[in-house]
Amino acid sequence: MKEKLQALRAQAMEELSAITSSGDQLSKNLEDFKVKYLGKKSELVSVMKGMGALSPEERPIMGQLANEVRTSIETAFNEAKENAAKVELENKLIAETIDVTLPGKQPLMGRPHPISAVQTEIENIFIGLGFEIVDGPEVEYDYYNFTALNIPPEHPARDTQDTFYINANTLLRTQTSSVQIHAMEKKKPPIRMISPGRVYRSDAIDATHSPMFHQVEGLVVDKGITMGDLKGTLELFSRNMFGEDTKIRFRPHHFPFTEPSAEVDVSCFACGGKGCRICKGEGWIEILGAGMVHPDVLRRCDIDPEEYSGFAFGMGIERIVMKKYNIDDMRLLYENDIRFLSQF
Ligand code: 2NL
Repeated sequence: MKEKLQALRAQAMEELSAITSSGDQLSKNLEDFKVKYLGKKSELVSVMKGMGALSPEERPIMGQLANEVRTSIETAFNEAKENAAKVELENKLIAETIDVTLPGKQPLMGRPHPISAVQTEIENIFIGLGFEIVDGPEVEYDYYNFTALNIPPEHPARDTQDTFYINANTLLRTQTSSVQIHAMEKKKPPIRMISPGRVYRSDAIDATHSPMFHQVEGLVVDKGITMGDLKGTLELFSRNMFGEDTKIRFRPHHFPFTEPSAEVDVSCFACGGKGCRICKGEGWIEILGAGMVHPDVLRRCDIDPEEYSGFAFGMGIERIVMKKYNIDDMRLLYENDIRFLSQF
């Protein structure tokens, strides 16, 4: 029995040191080893069970040896297990090492869409001139969009071919003038306001048309407002927007809601007026429509045209964006392709 126990110890030690696997396989090999040499059905246990047959003198000696063998296998096993855990932790630490000195990932930074950027620029210039920014609904009654602005029921602009109707007297606004009519109804002069926002027209999409676009309209009503105030205001705006040397030019025009009316050009900010691709060789770029508020429009808002006068103007934001950034197709502004937008 002595030889048997010693052979068992030697075999166990040899087998333990022969385990060279790692990871999950190592855990399994160690578990198998434990079952084989230390478990309830191990050879050691069956040897110990045979001790009843020994003589009373031999029994304690063999019992002690058996315990020694068990303890030494156990100790070796525990050491191997601890070592395995240590190695595993070390491997994990090496594998998961973080180099805190590596540069971070650059987050993708957003920015205002060029239409928003230009709209904000326009707003800030007029804030500087003492104007108020006023919002209004995009869904309007035909009265505020047309009738109040001297556009009678027979007018072609009202055609369902040109305007999106919600029902017989409700539509998507075709200009932000409607916001200014509301303002004139609600508060008495002096009024100095701009109304930026989306407007809608039933146009087919092409390089220069979209059924939805952005506009800024401006309105000033007070005692003694003249065409000179209009010119001065638009000149200040243009110099701020397009550069100190910008000149403006009025060409006679017709709008139902202003009298007199004008289209307003600014000297080309790309070539300074010499003529280039941006201004199509003209030296001038048309950006505004403007005029003195028609007395009938004032009267309808309960403002006495004998006492008060006003000027108004309107400009399309997309057109300014396209000229400013030399964009030849308006559709690019609505596709939201980040490769395009990140250029501005
Ligand atoms: C253009 C022309 C314009 C106005 C808008 C206006 C508003 C009221 C009364 C009178 Cl409440 N006029 N707005 C006046 C002249 C021109 O816009 O070409 N827009 C893109």
